Amino acid sequence: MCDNRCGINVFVENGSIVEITGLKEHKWNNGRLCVKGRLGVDLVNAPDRILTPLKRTESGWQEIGLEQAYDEIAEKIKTIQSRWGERAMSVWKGEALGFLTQEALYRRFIHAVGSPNYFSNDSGCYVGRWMGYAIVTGDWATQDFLYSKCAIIWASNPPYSQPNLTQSIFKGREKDGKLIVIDVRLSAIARQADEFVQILPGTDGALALGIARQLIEDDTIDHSFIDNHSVGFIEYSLYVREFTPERVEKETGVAAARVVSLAREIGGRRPKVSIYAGNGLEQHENGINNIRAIACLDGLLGNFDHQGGNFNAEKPKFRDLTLYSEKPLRHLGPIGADKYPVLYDVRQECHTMTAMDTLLTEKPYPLKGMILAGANPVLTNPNSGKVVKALKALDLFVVRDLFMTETAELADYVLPAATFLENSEFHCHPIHQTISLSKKIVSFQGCDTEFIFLKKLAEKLGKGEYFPWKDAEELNRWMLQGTGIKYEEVLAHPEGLEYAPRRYQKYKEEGLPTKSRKFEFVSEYLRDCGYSYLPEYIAPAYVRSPNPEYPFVMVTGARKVFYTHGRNRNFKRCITAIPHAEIEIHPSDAETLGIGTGDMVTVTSVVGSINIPVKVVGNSEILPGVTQVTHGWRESNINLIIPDDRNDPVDGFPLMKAVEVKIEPMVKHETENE
Ligand SMILES: Nc1nc2c(c(=O)[nH]1)N[C@H]1C(S)=C(S)[C@@H](COP(=O)(O)OP(=O)(O)OC[C@H]3O[C@@H](n4cnc5c(=O)[nH]c(N)nc54)[C@H](O)[C@@H]3O)O[C@H]1N2
Ligand SMILES: Nc1nc2c(c(=O)[nH]1)N[C@H]1C(S)=C(S)[C@@H](COP(=O)(O)OP(=O)(O)OC[C@H]3O[C@@H](n4cnc5c(=O)[nH]c(N)nc54)[C@H](O)[C@@H]3O)O[C@H]1N2
Ligand SMILES: [Mo]
Repeated sequence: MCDNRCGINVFVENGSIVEITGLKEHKWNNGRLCVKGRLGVDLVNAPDRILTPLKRTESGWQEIGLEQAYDEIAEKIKTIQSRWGERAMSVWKGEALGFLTQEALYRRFIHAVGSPNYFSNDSGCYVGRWMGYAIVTGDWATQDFLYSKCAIIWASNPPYSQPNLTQSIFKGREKDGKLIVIDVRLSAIARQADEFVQILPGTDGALALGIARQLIEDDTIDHSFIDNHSVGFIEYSLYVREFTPERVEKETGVAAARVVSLAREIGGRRPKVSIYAGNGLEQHENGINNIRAIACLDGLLGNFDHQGGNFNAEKPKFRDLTLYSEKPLRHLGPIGADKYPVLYDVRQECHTMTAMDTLLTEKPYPLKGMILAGANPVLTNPNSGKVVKALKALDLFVVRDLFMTETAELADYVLPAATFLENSEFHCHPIHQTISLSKKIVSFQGCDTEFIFLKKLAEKLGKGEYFPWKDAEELNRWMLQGTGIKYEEVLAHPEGLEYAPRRYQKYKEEGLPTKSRKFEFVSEYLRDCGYSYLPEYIAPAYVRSPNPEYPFVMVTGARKVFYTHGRNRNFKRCITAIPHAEIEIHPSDAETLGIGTGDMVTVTSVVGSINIPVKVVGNSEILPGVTQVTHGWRESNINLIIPDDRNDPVDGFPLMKAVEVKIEPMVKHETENE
């Protein structure tokens, strides 16, 4: 249900799940479990769960049998593909589906039916950080917080987003470790920090370059690593010279003296420095380069692939379920690959925002069918108004979900899905280099797993040979072939089976997994693709060219404990605790606007307006002029006013974390009674 994949105990009474607790023996969560995990009970047993396929008819939703639904969908796919070509079909995998097997199965399915058009939530999540790090180091490093002397949490709030990561951060700190948090807001983790650095949204690259400049000037850098294992240090060190403490203060709002002391604190604790880059760094127009600038610090500090630093975890060598090597379809023009070639070339991701334009314009070619599973883009993708129009333009729109979501309401067919407790699949913890296998605990008649759904549909489309496994167990056994790990052995270790012992400084023998086999302070690859080869800093638009009409800068999406994006609003215990969206505003701004907590305001961007209740936060919680709104609400859907056409040029991510807005007290229309 979540990429943290905590070990859990599931208690069953009379065939029903009654409680979920944390598995004590599991190395990642050590018996702990967050609210979301416990809410698995509410999820599986939800009274409003869809258990029968629904078909849109002129007189509303009609319940139909599963077999009939699959037959009709298969026929419609055939019609679409024979009329418009195979690439007119697409799939969209959301955040609720697993990233190991389920993602690979959707990629496999769409290639099996001849289309390269695989979309996912990763057009706005994770890939930005992965790519930023991968360009520099070949992979996104894992943090060795347990042994770290300096944990830096940069634009992330683990107590809310990954509670069990917080455990290892605090354990590491017990042994003379420091916790530094760099965030726009005084978040839950910032409150616990030794140092909280409050920064202006989207300016993190300037701070990273300024820290680098100071580290070099103080000569607290690892010369041996730089000389033997990196490329581009000279060009990079020349570039960072521009980022004097004074310049950094101007760009970021962080005092010049603080930049220096921060660099000294970090430099003094190297190489045991672990940096975690959060979602707050992505979703900016210069996000990739800001993340690259942060990743470059690893090359200076010598913490790269070092105990107590950041290390490239080894991955289990599962057999590849995707068909990218067997059946590459790059030549068919995956949607978005022309605009964002790096996104496609390094991650094989098509671009969801471009897909919305394609649906509305049929350019560069018609996209007519989509199967969407475990996602709710009407609440989670930018420019939701356009998302609704675009999804309505599909000839065939199939949604697999547990509930009638805002997105499912637009579908031609809504198919009941199986939850994570109704499926058996592998889970991997790179930090401990362990895998485990979850067990199918319950099942509901008519709720197929994603695997069984895709298998049955592929068979009906004459592509059954791509899904030869009769059930999840056969599939899981197949994936393990070649790893040297026995299925039974994984089963015997629910706490996680180590697939490879932790090794540090692997680059000394093997090189780094980058193109040059070295740590890349500059990227020839990006230069060849037409981008800056330096981790170039470009100030966000609200700083570069402020628009007086939109004087506030809005950050969105800070996680809340009870909710995952648009999920859980149908659970009583959540909605009672946090009943509605809110916009966080600094007290001085509230005073100027003449508003207080609970008042309604209208928030407007160039895209549109929404109405939303106010929460006036404490003086130090947010900077004046900065505001925050968490997404995922049907009423006050913030993505209605987020632009979808202001994207990072490298990874295509939308600008969601530095949007210019104006805020006004809501005008009450007395006559409004429709
Ligand atoms: N403004 C703004 N927008 C954002 C963000 C932000 O920070 N700001 N963050 C973005 C990020 S990082 C992400 S990852 C995306 C996530 O966006 P989405 O991928 O749309 O994810 P969710 O909204 O969590 O939707 C998951 C859906 O899956 C359903 N579901 C739950 N369990 C299952 C299951 O087992 N099987 C199936 N088939 N369905 C299931 C749920 O009912 C829900 O409708 O949102 C993005 N949107
Ligand atoms: N409860 C819960 N947990 C979740 C999720 C959820 O929806 N709910 N979603 C899951 C998903 S898909 C993801 S991607 C992860 C995300 O997990 P995290 O990366 O931890 O994301 P957040 O908790 O939103 O924390 C992001 C922080 O970045 C700050 N921030 C925003 N913009 C900037 C900026 O420009 N610079 C700096 N320095 N800080 C900035 C925000 O104030 C916020 O405190 O969480 C996962 N876990
Ligand atoms: Mo995400």
